[in-house]
Amino acid sequence: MTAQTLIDTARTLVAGDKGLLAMDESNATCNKRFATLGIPQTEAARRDWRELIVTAPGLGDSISGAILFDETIRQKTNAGKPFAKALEGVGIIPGIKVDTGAKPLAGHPGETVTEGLDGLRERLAEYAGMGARFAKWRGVIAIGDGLPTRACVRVNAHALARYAALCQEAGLVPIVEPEVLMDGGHSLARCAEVTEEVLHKTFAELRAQGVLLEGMLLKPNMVLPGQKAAVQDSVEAVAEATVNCLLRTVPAAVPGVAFLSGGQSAQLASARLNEMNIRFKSRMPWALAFSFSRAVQQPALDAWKGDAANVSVAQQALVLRTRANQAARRGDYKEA
Ligand code: 5MM
Repeated sequence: MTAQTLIDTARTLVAGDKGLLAMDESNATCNKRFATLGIPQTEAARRDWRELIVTAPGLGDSISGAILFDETIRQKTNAGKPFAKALEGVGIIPGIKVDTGAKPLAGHPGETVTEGLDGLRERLAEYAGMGARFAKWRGVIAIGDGLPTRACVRVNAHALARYAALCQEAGLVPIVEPEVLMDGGHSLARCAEVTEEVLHKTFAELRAQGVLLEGMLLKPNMVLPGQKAAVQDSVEAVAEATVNCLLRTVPAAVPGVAFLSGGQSAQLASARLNEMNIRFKSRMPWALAFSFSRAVQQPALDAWKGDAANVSVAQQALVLRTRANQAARRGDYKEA
């Protein structure tokens, strides 16, 4: 596998106005979302949901790549096609989440370190054999009283860089996802300060471990006030704080930044991405794209409710959101 292959895949994932679809919820997360709607929390229901997504008419017009979970990459459509093959068939590059979850960080109450490095080389080889061309790993950073600690930022940055180096060795483009959570009552300024520090440390580790910046993508949080903050800043303020933070920390060699949505509403996530692409496009050296899960899937899941009779309407709700975010990449988004 050559460096050029990694570079080509990374560029393709953020080319034009398409974005990524995160459908890599672990069983626990997927079941939690199903439970709120009374959908059975079974492997069969999770497969049905992922089939609805993968076979949504027109999905490939706005989505360049989809991130799968271990269970999902092993599942097939009703027609017997592995999901990775079904995605490829509509021009969507299959990817895979390879971390095994955020676990409590010893000696640091309220903080986590993401695990999954043991045996990763072998797992990456298996996933590449199943058709995955990129991978994803999420480190989680909480803001709170005295949080995050330096230890938490450091171990998560280190693990992200070790994962990224292993991915590139296996020929898979790493999507590096350091997420600063929006839980809590902190201000926009505090989120900006923490996100800047986290991205700075992450890129220092990526450099230390020899990761090819041209052959990776960054999946960060937007810079947002905490969900419980008294002041909820405007779309314009969020866009400006986010772009300023990225300009200070993300090297121009990285081909693209694809945001997570993190619990924002579908509409706000699109509006904020749109504003960044309208006002700051000429200042940004990387493509500014999306890699949303909830902000794309939730309206569709609400419409589906686990009922086969709702599949078509749910698929339309899904593609409505992927197209909205496609428009936001061009700075053309308007909520209907
Ligand atoms: C932050 O989560 C990622 C983006 O999703 P949102 O747009 O909803 O924030 C997402 O890819 C996440 O990593 C997966 O949903 C997997 O989560 P778990 O916690 O189940 O591994």
